[in-house]
Amino acid sequence: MATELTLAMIKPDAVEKNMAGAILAHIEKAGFKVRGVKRVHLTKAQAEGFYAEHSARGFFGELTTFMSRGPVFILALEADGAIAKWREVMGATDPAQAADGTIRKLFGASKGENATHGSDSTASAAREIGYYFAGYELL
Ligand code: 3AN
Repeated sequence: MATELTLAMIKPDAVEKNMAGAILAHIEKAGFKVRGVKRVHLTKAQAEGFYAEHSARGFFGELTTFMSRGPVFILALEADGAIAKWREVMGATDPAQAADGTIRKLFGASKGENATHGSDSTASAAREIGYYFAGYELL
């Protein structure tokens, strides 16, 4: 499998609960290399830009208000097959449906407040990494 990068976020709910360190430990234990990392408090407009593909969905306002509620950690993660692997490590969108041992099962509260984000395709990983990181920040 090819080495690739994916974009991960530790969402405001997990940062508020002081779970960012535990999630980072989980990420490293799962075998990802952190190639880029930043902690930022997104504006509502930045969250809307990031989630633009969901703008027609009923939960868009709720999602972007939540994502701009407090600081997030943004990570560029490297691994063989990183995009699919990170989605597997995160678990299903709804923590209630997520498999045991996954991050969303362990740390998520609801479909909206589900602790982490992950890119869902090669195209979205490229767009999402470019949204937050300049090339020189990916070490
Ligand atoms: P995933 O993040 O697993 O790819 P998507 O693409 O279905 O999930 O959803 C995009 C984002 O919208 C996720 N971060 C998720 O937390 C949020 N979301 C999905 N469904 C709901 C919902 N019913 N209410 C609030 N937020 C939601």
